[in-house]
Amino acid sequence: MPAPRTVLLTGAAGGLGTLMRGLLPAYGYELRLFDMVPIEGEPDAITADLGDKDALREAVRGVDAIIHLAGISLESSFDKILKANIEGTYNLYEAAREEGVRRIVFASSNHAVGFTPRPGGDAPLDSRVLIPIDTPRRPDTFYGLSKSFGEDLAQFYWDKHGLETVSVRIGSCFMEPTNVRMLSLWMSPGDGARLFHAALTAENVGHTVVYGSSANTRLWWDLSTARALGYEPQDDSEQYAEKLIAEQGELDPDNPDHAHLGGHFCTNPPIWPY
Ligand code: NAI
Ligand code: 15L
Repeated sequence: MPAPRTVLLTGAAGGLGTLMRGLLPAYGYELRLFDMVPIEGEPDAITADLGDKDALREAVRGVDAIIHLAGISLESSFDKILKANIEGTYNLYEAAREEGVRRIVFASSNHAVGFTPRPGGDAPLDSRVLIPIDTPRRPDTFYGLSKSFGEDLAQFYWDKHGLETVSVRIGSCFMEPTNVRMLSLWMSPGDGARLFHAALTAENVGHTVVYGSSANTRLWWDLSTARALGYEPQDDSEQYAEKLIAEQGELDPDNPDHAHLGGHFCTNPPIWPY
């Protein structure tokens, strides 16, 4: 597959989309931006909803690949999740299939496997049992269920139509980790761009599922499928550990909110903000 150049970035107005708009052009990509809200300073961005099939078809026409970030990014009502994340992702895949796009990088989430018990974060990395990529999916929310659906949809479009996807189960991609749980799940923006670049350029990915985080000292999951794509994380959240633990304390194994990978998403209802 020739290296992709023109990439459609859905959800380009959002937090992660804004970070990637800043970082991905340095890898040589020409980004076509798509979001339901206008993006300041980007007059060429496509402003449309994932429910608008004609707009999607036009948006994907002629791109080499798609990074699909658009959607509801936290827990919400099932009806809203159904429209934006489930039907919206289906609409995007159909448009991509119809227009012959070869590869999608899908923003899945740790919340597709959120009810997985978290490993003891304090065991040394070489003796810690990391969560494997083939751990059974255990969504913690309707939101997590929609990401699980997205991963199945990606597998289906590969098996049935030969459309490749890298599903990235993103941990927490923000400028800095803001809580103790994120010390294990944080993906620095720079590592996020490295991982998306690897996912866009690796050969023969079929449908590959990877965890998306930096090489954190307190890592909970196995980055080997991401590394197999050529991803070499450069960052570690440990520089933030002392401050966050002083403010918030260590994770408490007896606290149910701390027991699972998905953290507060596992409570009912999820507590915001965490
Ligand atoms: P965000 O909420 O900041 O951005 C989402 C963007 O999607 C928004 O700009 C919104 O306008 C757009 N959008 C929502 N519904 C849409 C629709 N129906 N049609 C068109 N555009 C729509 O979320 P964030 O943090 O930027 O996350 C991006 C993606 O990555 C999401 O899919 C999220 O689930 C996923 N993710 C993000 C993580 C993170 O740490 N930021 C962690 C795990 C997954
Ligand atoms: C996600 O899936 C969310 O989109 C993001 O906003 C964070 O909450 C992240 O997970 C997390 O688990 O920290």
